[in-house]
Amino acid sequence: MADVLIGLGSNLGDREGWFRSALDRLSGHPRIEVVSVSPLYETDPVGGPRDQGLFLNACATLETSLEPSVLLRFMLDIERDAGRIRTVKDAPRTLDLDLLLYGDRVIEEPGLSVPHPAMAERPFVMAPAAALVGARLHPVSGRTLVDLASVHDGATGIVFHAATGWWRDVTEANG
Ligand code: PH2
Ligand code: MG
Ligand code: MG
Repeated sequence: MADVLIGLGSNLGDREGWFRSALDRLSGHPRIEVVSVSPLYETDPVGGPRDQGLFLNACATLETSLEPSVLLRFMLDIERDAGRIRTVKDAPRTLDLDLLLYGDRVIEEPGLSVPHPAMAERPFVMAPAAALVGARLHPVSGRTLVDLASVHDGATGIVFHAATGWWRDVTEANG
C-alpha cells in the first residue's frame, strides 16, 4: 500500500461540494482509503486569467494499492465528471486534483511528475499540506513539508476557511 498526498483546488461553482463528492468517489474505490483531510483554505488565484474567483484549496492523504498512473487516471475521471473543461493554462476550474506525493517515489513520465514539480513553491498547496502532514519528508529535497512551507510564512492571500472535519469523520469513511 502506498501513502499518497493529493491536492484539491476549485474556483468555480459549489467549490466545497466538488471537494466532498471527489472525496466520496475516492473513498468509494475498493483500492483507495481516504486517511485524512486538511483544513480548507480560501486562496487568491495564482496565474491564469484576471478576474477569476477565489479558490478553495485543501489536501488529503490516501492509502492505495493502485499504481500512480492508474490513480491519476481515476483522479482525472473525477475532475471530468465534475464538469472540468480544459481551456487555457490555469483557467478557472470546478475541480483540480493533483497527485503531490506517492510514497517516497520519484516519477518522471509523460503526463506524470511526482513529487508534483511546483508544490513547494505554491503556498496554496503547502499551507494545507503542512497542516496535515508537516513532518513528512519531500523525497527530492529531503526537507519536511513544514520546513518547505515556512518559506511562505507571511504570504498574503491564504485564509483559513474551515477546520478539518468539513468533509466527514474520516474514521467513519474507514469503517
Ligand atoms: N491552481 C493552479 C493555478 N493557480 N491558484 C490557487 N489559489 N489555487 C490553485 O489551486 C491554483 C492556483 C493550477 O493548478
Ligand atoms: Mg493544480
Ligand atoms: Mg491538476
